[in-house]
Amino acid sequence: MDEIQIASLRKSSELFPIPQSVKLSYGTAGFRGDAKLLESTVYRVGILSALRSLKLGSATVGLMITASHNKVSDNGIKVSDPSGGMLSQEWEPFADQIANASSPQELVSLIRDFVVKEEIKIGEDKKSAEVWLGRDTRPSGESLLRAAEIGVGSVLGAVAIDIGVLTTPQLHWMVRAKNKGLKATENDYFENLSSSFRCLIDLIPSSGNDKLEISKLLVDGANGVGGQKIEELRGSLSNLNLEIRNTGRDGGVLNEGVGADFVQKEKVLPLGFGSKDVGMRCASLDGDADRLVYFYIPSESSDKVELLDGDKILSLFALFIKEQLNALDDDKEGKQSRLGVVQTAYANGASTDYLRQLGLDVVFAKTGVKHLHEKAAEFDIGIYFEANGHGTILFSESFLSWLVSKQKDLTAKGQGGSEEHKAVSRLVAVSNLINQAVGDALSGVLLVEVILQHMGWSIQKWNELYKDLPSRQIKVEVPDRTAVVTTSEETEALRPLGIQDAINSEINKYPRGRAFIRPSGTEDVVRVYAEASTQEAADSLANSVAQLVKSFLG
Ligand code: 16G
Ligand code: ZN
Repeated sequence: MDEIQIASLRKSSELFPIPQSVKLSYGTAGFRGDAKLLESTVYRVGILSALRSLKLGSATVGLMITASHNKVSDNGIKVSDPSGGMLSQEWEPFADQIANASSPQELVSLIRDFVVKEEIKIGEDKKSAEVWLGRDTRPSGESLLRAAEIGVGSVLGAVAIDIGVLTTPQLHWMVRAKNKGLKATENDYFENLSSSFRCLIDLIPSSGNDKLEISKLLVDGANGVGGQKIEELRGSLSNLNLEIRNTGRDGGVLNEGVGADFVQKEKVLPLGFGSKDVGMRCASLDGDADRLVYFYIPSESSDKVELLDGDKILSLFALFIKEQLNALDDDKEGKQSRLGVVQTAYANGASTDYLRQLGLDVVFAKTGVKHLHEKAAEFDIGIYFEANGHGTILFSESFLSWLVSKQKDLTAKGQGGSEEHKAVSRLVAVSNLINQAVGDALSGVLLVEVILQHMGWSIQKWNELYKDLPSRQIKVEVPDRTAVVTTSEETEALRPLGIQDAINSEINKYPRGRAFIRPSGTEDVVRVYAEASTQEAADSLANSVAQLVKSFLG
């Protein structure tokens, strides 16, 4: 790093003094906190993103300003790697260090050391860096975006491009497309969704009930960016009857009593929904539209909903994909394509049983999308979902090109209308529709809707795939949550010593009992999860485990 570069960093960092008493961690999915305290963090992550781009041969990096399902006064920032996936975990410690540097001197010296260690060449061969910036609808987004621009711009030769208000998955999709040399504007994103959706609709088997009316889907947009974007998308979709509520235009507050996180955690109706909607198919997006859950209202007399969470969406997707794979001759000949599903310890036990019963390979990953994504990428087709509604379907490059050439072969052999050709075409269309970069509520809605039409199912019928075991989650505040260390799948606690044995003996008291503890990656608490054959038993198991946490860590 030469003197000009050092001076440039020093000068810009003077503009963003770090507030006293904040201790920031990149955590499970980027920095988050009160928006008023985040300018210096966002500025610094701007610098990091520019360095990341330089490190990877000037590939475009994405930077998203959002705090997802958190309250509107919060904000946050996360980085998309050029692949469209999350920032490489190898860079997270550097993110933590610079976010917490207490002075411009310390910041510059950390950057200088890192640049040397990573052999990043700044300005030397005039190679530039490029960072695309997106933000959700939070009022603090615009000024934070300016801070990010200054951060990016303080690295010599780096360019920041503001691509406006977007959902998180849109930004990831665009970054991925850009680096693959594909069309990468927001319009291209919409165009891709609507054309692959159309393609899947056209491939629905006609079974005599073609005139079946398409029932309406009610969408809860969490008063955020997702509601607005799905409204934009609606214009280019046929065969889908959407009514969008909670778009944020009618005075509702982002994530307040609305959205996927609220509905999934509370299992009650979001605002804007009521007894007139009994039995209707409803979907809820979160604040940045990377999570999706479905629900319906079973009866007028209560505000409880019947929830179809990430596990149910995963099961529906798995069933559909498996059906298509079964129609491939190659599979019948024993050339099994490897379909795998990835869940976390939070997946309802009934969903795991159901998936295994389908004959699927089910593996477990640590909580947090980056961990599930990594495991899903090991399969030809890997489907991952967290119970909270974040997930997608990944197709390996080699399997996808095999599918595409198979599709061509069959057409050339005059078997364009065969069942096998249709199945191959459906799989190719799914790979285009479903976001390959990260979980995406918009593409998720479209895939759920087309599969339900394909199956001829109502939401109630879909819900009957299996019945969730009753479960309970509790947060426990402890002096030091890092005292809890778990196995890589988070199903068992290795520390504090002895706690797992104690948990096991509680579990053994309940039929179908299961419980685990883990330190939260986003809050200063230890989380307890329990499930059992009745709600009473699940509550009681969760409470006893919470007591154990208190007595071991209190
Ligand atoms: C973040 C993660 C989410 C995970 C949650 C767990 C992403 C994009 N988001 O919101 O997947 O379920 O953290 O929170 O990875 P916890 O560690 O506090 O339980
Ligand atoms: Zn989100």
